[in-house]
Amino acid sequence: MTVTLRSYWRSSCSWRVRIALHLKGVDFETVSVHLVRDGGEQHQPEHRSLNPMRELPVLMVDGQPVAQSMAILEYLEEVYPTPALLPIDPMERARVRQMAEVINSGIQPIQNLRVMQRLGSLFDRPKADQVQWSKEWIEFGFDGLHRLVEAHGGRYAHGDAISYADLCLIPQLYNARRFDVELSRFPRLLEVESELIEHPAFAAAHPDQQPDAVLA
Ligand SMILES: N[C@@H](CCC(=O)N[C@@H](CS)C(=O)NCC(=O)O)C(=O)O
Repeated sequence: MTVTLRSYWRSSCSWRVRIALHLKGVDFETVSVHLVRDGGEQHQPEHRSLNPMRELPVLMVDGQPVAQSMAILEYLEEVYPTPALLPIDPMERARVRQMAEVINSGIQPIQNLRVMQRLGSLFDRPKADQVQWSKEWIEFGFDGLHRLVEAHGGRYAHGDAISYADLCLIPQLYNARRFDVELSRFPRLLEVESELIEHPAFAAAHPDQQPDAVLA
């Protein structure tokens, strides 16, 4: 099986998938799609033919594209079940998905690149206002997520096993720092991050380790 990930170093959704691939020991190659250069390579016909939503990530499996990071995680979970990234109990599985969706549906889409760009162009807002927009929506979502982690977390976001919730949380924390979120308000999220930051799969998936990373 040939597996390729179309990714961008700072794409938080690509990062989720990179962590899963590393955790599950899947051999894969990275193809960089630059989200900013030349107006964004995600808008070019080649990429659009693979993902009509013009987004990253796209997982290519023997030439077949699948997009939407959560759908990709589900695919990987089915094809590479070990280590499991979902609990066995149905209610706990639902809870992990609930936590992941707080980020996947409730935070990331509101601060996605094209939303920010459109905010700037439509309302003629300065960059500082775009940052404030993202900061507020991340804080709103983290406030909810923090309560869930307080109730259901353990060593990790949900219990003591790494799950989808952690795969979504760690990249979103990185974004939160980019948008000046006051993270001391969310101590349980930071505790989970400190458990995972040196984990080999999480370290390998970090933006700075990607072939297209731009390190100043
Ligand atoms: N729900 C999608 C969201 C994908 C998404 O928004 N990806 C961002 C990068 S994290 C992107 O490609 N943005 C391109 C743009 O805004 O033009 C997923 O989970 O894959």
